[in-house]
Amino acid sequence: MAPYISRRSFARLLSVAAGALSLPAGAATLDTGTQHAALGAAMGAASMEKKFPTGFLWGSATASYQVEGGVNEGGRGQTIWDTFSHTPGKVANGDTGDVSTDSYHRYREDVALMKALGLRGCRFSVAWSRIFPTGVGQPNQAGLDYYNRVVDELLGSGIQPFCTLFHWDLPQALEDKGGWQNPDTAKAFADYAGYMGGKLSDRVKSFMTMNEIRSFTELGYQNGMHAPGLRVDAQKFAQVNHIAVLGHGLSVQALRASTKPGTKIGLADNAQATCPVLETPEHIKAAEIGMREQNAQYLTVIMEGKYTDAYLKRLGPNAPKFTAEELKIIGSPLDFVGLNVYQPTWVRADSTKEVGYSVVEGPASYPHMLSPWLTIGPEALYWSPKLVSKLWRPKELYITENGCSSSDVLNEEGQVLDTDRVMYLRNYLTQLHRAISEDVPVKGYFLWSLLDNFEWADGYGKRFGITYVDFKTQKRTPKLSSEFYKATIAKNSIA
Ligand code: PNW
Repeated sequence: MAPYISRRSFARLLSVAAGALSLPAGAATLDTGTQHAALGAAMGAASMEKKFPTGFLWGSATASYQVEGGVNEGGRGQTIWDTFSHTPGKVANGDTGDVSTDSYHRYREDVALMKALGLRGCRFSVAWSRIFPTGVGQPNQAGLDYYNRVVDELLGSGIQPFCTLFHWDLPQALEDKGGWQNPDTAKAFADYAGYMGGKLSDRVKSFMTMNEIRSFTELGYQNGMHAPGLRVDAQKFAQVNHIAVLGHGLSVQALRASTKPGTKIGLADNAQATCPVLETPEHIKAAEIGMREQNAQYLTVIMEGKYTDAYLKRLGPNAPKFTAEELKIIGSPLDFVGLNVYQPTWVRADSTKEVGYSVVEGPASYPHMLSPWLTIGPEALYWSPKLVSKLWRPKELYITENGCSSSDVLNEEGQVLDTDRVMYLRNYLTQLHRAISEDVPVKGYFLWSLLDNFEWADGYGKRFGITYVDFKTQKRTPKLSSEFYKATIAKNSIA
């Protein structure tokens, strides 16, 4: 027997379900039996099937130094990551990207893996030093040829290439002149970006200037955990950030000038994903303020063309030096914003703070994936695009990275049953679906990563792939999470 349900609660439930499913108008006037059937179908479907919009772009992401190998081939110049990874003590286990997943030679096999998954998008990055071995000067045709081959292979497999121009592998020759401490690096980056736009935009329709500005500045120049391994003082660090966002802005302008009409330009940013500790109006407001302030020197200045007052006040004498003209360049309009989302930043309303919020540090028991920094909070994939959309109304959003590390091992049958990664992905994607069903314009999702690869200072010890890589034989084995992702793509709803 169907459980008793009052007319009023039925109407309420129906309106909730209709929000997700668009029931026929007038459904509430149907007779009781039909009502119950409609409700059951609607609620069942609403809770079980989470359809993504038709044409939603499912993809995967990788980055040049993390997968290519071939570091001395095709005229490639040295980068800060070659230097850093070959410096004893900098990378776990002494690992380097010299070979990695050897995608410089095996890109066809990798594209075939993508095709088998049903991917429609591939985010990859160009190694600046393959194109300009010393960062500036004469372009290197062999380097360009490699990316032409990759792009053609993707297009031939029905996969849209999304090209990132800087995913941290700065040419060493530029670091020798100060790297991101030197404003000339921002100009050199724009020249290189413009050059690539001219060469690829006949086939590549979406470019991202930089990947995670916060990561390469903080880890590279503030705490020295990543290349170039420096720890500059607070004022110099603020200037590094300023030069980096200026490089982004200059490259947007260079790309506008060099690319074919209709080319879309954005970036892949790891804006801190501020999430309200409780979903009440006061904490949600706090998360919104937090999104602006926590990211003041990165996404906020890029979207607004100015630093927030609170940021400049907080830095005081260490604030960056800048001109109005530079702010205008930094704020150059974008066609889309890409968000890399891994962990939540929990935020609460706090009236004792001038800015009105504070960040809540997790208790010691807070769960994380294999990487200790990767705390779990599926809501990050709801609130990050939701708040970015509310604050800055970008025309389009992409999730340019999301994924996790897991202690993957091959079992006796040669499988990797990464149930924790499946759990992570299913829960995060459920929250992404929630954002999209509220009309946040997220157009695609790039899972990090297609393959296990060189995880920066963690070397090969932290696997993020949905494909297991045996680094001795280069054998690729799709994990359980690959099956999950493949089924999700095939159904266009969470498997
Ligand atoms: C991102 N953290 O890096 C990068 O874009 C990828 O290259 C990387 O492999 C991936 O996420 C997984 O780590 C991050 O310490 C590195 O918070 C470190 C942090 C966040 C992102």
